[in-house]
This record gives sequence, C-alpha cells and structure tokens, in this order.
Amino acid sequence: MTYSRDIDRKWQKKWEETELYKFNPQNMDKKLYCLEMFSYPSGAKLHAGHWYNYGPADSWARMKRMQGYEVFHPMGFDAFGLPAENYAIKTGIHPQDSTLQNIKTMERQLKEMGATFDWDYEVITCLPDYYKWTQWVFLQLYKKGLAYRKKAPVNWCPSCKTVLANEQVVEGTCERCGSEVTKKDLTQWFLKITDYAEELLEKLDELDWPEKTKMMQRNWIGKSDGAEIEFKVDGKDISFKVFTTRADTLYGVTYVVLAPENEIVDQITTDKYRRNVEEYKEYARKQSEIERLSTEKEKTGVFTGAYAIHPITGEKLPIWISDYVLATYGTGCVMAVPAHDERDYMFAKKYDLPMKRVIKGRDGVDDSLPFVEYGILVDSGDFTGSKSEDARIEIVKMLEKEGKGSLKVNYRLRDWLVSRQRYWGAPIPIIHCEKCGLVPVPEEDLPVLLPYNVEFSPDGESPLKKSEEFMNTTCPKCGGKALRDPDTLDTFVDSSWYFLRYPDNKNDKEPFNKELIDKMLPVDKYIGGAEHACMHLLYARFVTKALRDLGYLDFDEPFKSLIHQGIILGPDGNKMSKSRGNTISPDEYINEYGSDVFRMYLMFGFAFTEGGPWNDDGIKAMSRFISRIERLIDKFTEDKGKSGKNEISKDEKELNYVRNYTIKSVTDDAEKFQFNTAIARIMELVNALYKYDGEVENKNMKLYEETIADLIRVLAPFAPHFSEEMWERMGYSYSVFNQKWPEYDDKALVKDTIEIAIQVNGKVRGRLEIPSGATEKEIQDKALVVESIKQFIEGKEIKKVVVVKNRLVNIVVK
Ligand code: ANZ
Ligand code: ZN
Repeated sequence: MTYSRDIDRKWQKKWEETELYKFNPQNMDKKLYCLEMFSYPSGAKLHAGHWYNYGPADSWARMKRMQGYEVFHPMGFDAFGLPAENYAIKTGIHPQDSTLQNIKTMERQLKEMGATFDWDYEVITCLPDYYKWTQWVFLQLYKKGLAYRKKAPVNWCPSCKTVLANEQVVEGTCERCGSEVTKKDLTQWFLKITDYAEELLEKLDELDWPEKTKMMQRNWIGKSDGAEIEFKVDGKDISFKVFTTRADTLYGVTYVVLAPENEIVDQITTDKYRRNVEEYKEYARKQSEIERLSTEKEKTGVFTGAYAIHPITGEKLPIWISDYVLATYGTGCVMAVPAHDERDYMFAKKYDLPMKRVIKGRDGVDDSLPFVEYGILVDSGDFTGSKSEDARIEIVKMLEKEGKGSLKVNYRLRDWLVSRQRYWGAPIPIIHCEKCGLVPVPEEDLPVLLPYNVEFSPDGESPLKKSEEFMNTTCPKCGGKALRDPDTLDTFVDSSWYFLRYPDNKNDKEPFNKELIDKMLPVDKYIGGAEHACMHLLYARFVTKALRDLGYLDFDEPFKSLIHQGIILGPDGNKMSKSRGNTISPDEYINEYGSDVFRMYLMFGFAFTEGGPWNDDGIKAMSRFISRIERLIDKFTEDKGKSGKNEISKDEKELNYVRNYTIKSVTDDAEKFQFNTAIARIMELVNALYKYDGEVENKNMKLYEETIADLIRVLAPFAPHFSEEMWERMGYSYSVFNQKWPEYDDKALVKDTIEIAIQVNGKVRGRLEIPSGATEKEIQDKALVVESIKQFIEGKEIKKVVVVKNRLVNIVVK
C-alpha cells in the first residue's frame, strides 16, 4: 500500500483509540505548554493559513514529545465576535447556530490534519461555561478599580454600527470592514491597562519574542520622558499645564496651543474671537486622530484672544487652539517653540507668529530652522551655554522650587475600550439601579446568559436593549427594579485569558485552580500571527498582571517564548481572500496527496516565519520524495534477512556521518522553527541511504537498519502518518511517537579525511583528500603533485602556497 489518505485515516483512528496524545498532569516536571492562537470559526472551512500555522507548530510539539516532554497542546475557538454576527445579519442564520456548526466542521478538519491536540481540554468562548468566567474576570477588574465607565469621544464604525478600540482602527478605517471610522461621544466601559504601562514596557526585555513585535509594543505604549510646566492666563485666575519633552527650549516659547476640546477654551476665549473659536471646534471634531497628527497635513488653528504668561520671563504669549494638539495626550496643551519643532514651525510660518532661536548646534554651525536636535542653549538667561540634555532637567528643577513645574512621564497607551453595542458577545455583568447606581452581578449569579431570541441587526444601539426579558432585573443590593447593562464585551476580552482556562477547562467552581495554573504556565511556546502584536498580545499580558495582583496567579508573563508564522499569499502575491478569489483550499491537495505531503510541502516550500506566495510546483516533488522513502524501506524489508558484514569501513563511516549530521541539524533547525532546512537535511540522509544501498554490495546490515530507523524517527514529526506506517512496516512496535528522539554521536561527526579545494592563482583547479589531522607542510606537498593541477604550475615559478585550514590550498605562480 503506497502512502495515501487511507494511511492517514488508519493512524488517526489508532491514535484516537489509544489516546496517544493524552496529557498526563502527573508528569508535571516534564510539562511543556505548546499553544497556537486559537481560531475564529468564521468560514466553515480551514484554509491554507490555518494549516500553515497549525501543521508546523504540531510538528514542533511532536518533536518535543519525542524529546521526553509531557506536551500540553490544546485547541479551542474564539467564537464570539463580529464576523459571525455580520454573517447572521446577511443570511438570517443565528450566530450561535452558524458558529457551533462551523466549530464542528473545523474540529473534524483539525483532526484530519493529524495534529496532536488533546481535545479533552477544548475551550469555546461563546459557551456559558466559558463566558461565565470571562464575566468573572471583568468583575474582579471592576472591584479593583480597573474597569470603569466614562463618557468619551470614541471610534465609531458607521458600517458595523459599533464602537472600536484604538487598536482596531487601522489608518483611520475599521479593521474589520474597511469603512472610514468617525468619532462619537458615548458612555463606554474601559479597562485600565494604563496602570500597567510601565511594567508592560519593562518586562518586554525579558521575553523571548521577535524583536520587531517587542518594538511594536514599545512604540504602542510610547513612553515619553518630559515635564509638565504651568502657565498662567493673563488677567484671569486660570492656569494650565503643558507637557513637553524639551524643557530646554522654554526660553524659545512664542505662543501656546490648546486642543480645541480643552475645557478651559470656553473660559478664556474673548468675545471678539468666540465665533471663530466655535466654528473651529466644530471643524476639529470631524477630523480623525490620524489626520490630526499627520505632519504632511497643513496645520490650521485660530487665536482665542487670550494670552498666557511665560513662567520665567513673564512675556505675554498668545493662546491659540489647533487640531494638531490632541486632547487625549499629555495635558492637551503645548508650549510652542517654532524655532525647534517641526509642527510649531509650520504653524508659525502660516500664521506669522514670532520665532526665537534658543538652541544652536554643538559645532557652532548656525543651521537653518527649525533646528530640532539637542545642542547648546543660547539666549536662555542663566541657562545660556548649557547642554540640552542637562537643561531639560535643570530648568524643570528650578521651576519646581517655585511650584511651576515637575518632571513627568507620559505614555501614548490609552485605556482599553471594551464595551460593544453588539449582540454576539459576553454580556457585561453589571446592573444599573436608580437608587444604588452601578451594581456588580453577584458571582453566584453568573453567568449572565446571552438570550437567544434577540433582534440582532444593529441600529447603533445595543441589540440587548430591545430584549425586555434580558434587560429587566432586580437590584442585588436594594431589591428594587433595575436594568442590566445592554453592552457586550469586546472579543479580545474573551481571548485575554483563554490560555489560563485550557488546563482546567472543566472547573465549575472557579475559572482555574491556582495551584495547577501556577505549574502549567507560563505558556512555553506561543505560535501565531504578528498582526496581534498590539492587541491580543498586549491585552493578555495586562490581564495576566492584573490577575496576579489580585492574588489569582503567581507569574508575571503569559507567554515566555513567542514565534510568528509568515503569511501564505495567493499565487498572485496578494493576501488570500474570498473576494479576490485567490484562496487555496487544502482539501483537494490532501485528498490527492495525503495530509503529510501537504504539511511537508508547506514546511519545505516556505521559511516558516516568512511565508510567501503560493506555488504548488513543489508539491509533486514532495509526493515523490515520500514515495522514494517508501521504496527504500520496502526494499530494505525484503533484504532484511540477508547476511552482511560487521566491519565499519569507509562507506559505513560516510553513511554514519550523514546520519549523525542529519540528527544534529534537524534537532537544531526544528527547535528554531527552521523546518525547511531541517527537511533538506532529511533529504540528504535519504540520498546517502540510496547511495549506500546502490554502491555497497556487502552491507553492514545492523548499521543500515539503525540508520533507516533514525530516518523514520526524525521524519516522524513532519510526516506523522507516513512515519507511523513505515515504523510498523519495519516490524517495530507502536508507536514511533513513543520512541526517543535520536541523539547524535559527536565522534561520528569528526571525519577521518577531509576534501579540500586546490586553487592556482585563486581559481579552483582540483580537489584533494587529506587526513583530518594533516599539517600544513603535508598538505602543501600533496597539493603540488595532484595530477589535475600539474598543467597549471609546470614551468612556472611558485611564489607561495597558502593553506586555509580544512578548506583550501592556494598556489600562487608567475
Ligand atoms: C515643546 C517642544 C519644543 C516640544 C521642541 C518638542 C520640541 P512625545 O515625544 O511624543 O511625547 N505635545 C505635547 N502634548 C501634545 C499633544 N497633546 N498633542 C500634540 N503634541 C503634543 O512628544 C512630546 C512633545 O509633543 C512635547 O514637547 C510637545 O511639544 C508635543 F523643540 O514641547 B514639545
Ligand atoms: Zn439598587
């Protein structure tokens, strides 16, 4: 029987019957938690992207299992959220029905992939036994003051008719549907991720994560070391603070700018300018944050008629409002230094505001303005002559003595907006009582069930509001009539803690048992897409830290080591999408070639972390490679009884060398998720076996068999069904996955002889085999008498001979 789907099925059945991948919690000191980001059950089928994530990750897990780890490898579904709801709106099929149906299909497909998932630990976020605990997590955060409600201008997608988190707005458009995002003032729930800004930043250094992802989180958190400086409004009992990173430029301030939304704008604006200011505020409301911050966009603004007093010189500085100052960053007020800041410079040019240079370059060259670098202070009172680096601290220290300023650290990170005016999510477990205000649902009343019969098409209001049955309740505090919160939680809340639930997914007393979870976590290897850098991966870190501080966990970070798979693009080089019609359905390939060929092809055809455009040229070659191994093994089993020799001579040494070199390379490369090179080494081993079989009449059958057995062992993680079949065909007992991962023999990697190149005047003219311990003199002597180079040196003067150890000899002639 040649390798095919039937062999896949045979072994999948056997693995399931024998519970081969069952995690044994008794074996805790060997545990290894290998986790792939769970999938969203939106499309009814697994696509090539799922395979590309789960196939190679499973191969890694299989290798770790053979290396003696007790691998915990669960799988589940991130099942709430917009796509199912949008699909429901389009088709009329209830999101719960379509989601549960999709999950069934995907479970089956994942099993057909032959992955080592232990399905006993499955987690599905839209089921009450899971979201009960999502609500519980929310309540713990609420009790700790880490969840709060606030009226705020929020990102609003007019097409999805829902609020979006900052992270879900991509270049001003909705991450999900691409519509232009607008702003809307609404009361919303937030989680106080900003309380953890510093730790989220600091602990990044300790993580074994891709540098780029760490950098993205650093930028997203956006720590900024600066100062707050107080300015008084001329003639009024009002003052305001600015946030600046360049207090060294304080003597160069020529005006100040407030965000149009700043609350003091109305109080300071003079009658003469009130109309202008009102009009401008209206205009600014319509701008997106991205537009407002862009340096390309022409700066606009209006004068308020008011003046501020410079905290040191007492000068009068005009107060403007402009949309280039954001209300939500720093204090929403900026001291403008047009000589040394790009945006202030453009603004001052446009409105003809004065400019004053206070920093010059270190080399004394009078560079043109704006001069934005650090330098030496000029025209800056007592600080003239200081360096920027010193003055930006010293000036603040001086102001501090007068109560006019202090050093201050700011973060770009905003609190996480988690309420959604949508149906398909976990209800927020809060009750609104007229008498008692916000009252958390008592823990014993959880879950707050999501009702099934609800009109879920969105109209900007939460669909749950229309369900009287859901909304009307009694206040847990006073017993009076009260209403439930009609919003649901962002799906990123569901996925911010799911890795904590897997090991204890059946616990109905608590979200997880602390003792168990402290042993099972952190996740040892987390595998998933890089697009989650500033969302899921940051939220999960935050929730872990918050739960730690609440006493539920003893570790700081959820994911010790992280790796991102690349993206498989369509053959046209574009991201695969249904609308482009460039998607690849794995099913046809699997039916034709078997799942191992498809998996191996993905692992060999792409560098795992890079991905690339789909091209199925190589898949036939991979199928032939599998057949080639099968033929080799079939021939061996026929020859098995034959007598051979016991000696180890040159051919055996060569075979043994390739065998050990392959074991070493596959172990090292696969550990680093470099599967393509690992498979290339396995191909070399197969070649070496063919060579030995073809060229050596009187074989050392013991070595030959051991080498084939090692071939099957190292191949097993990448072609699990096929290897299991070959293992059986060799007459060995079930299962190859209970075999120990082979170890290599260092001694076999030292070759007795080495082949080196001989060059004449830098050109390769021949090859030479030398004993590996040969001296330079011996190598020289041998090289000069090699037949193939004689013609190049005869009759010429040998100027010198250079020997590069283990690599080459170069003979220089004239
Ligand atoms: C005066 C100054 C002089 C500034 C100079 C820069 C250069 P980061 O590093 O991103 O924190 N700023 C402060 N609050 C702002 C707001 N709400 N909207 C827009 N801009 C704001 O940037 C801090 C700098 O951005 C601050 O330092 C301030 O301009 C501006 F030669 O103050 B600076
Ligand atoms: Zn009440």
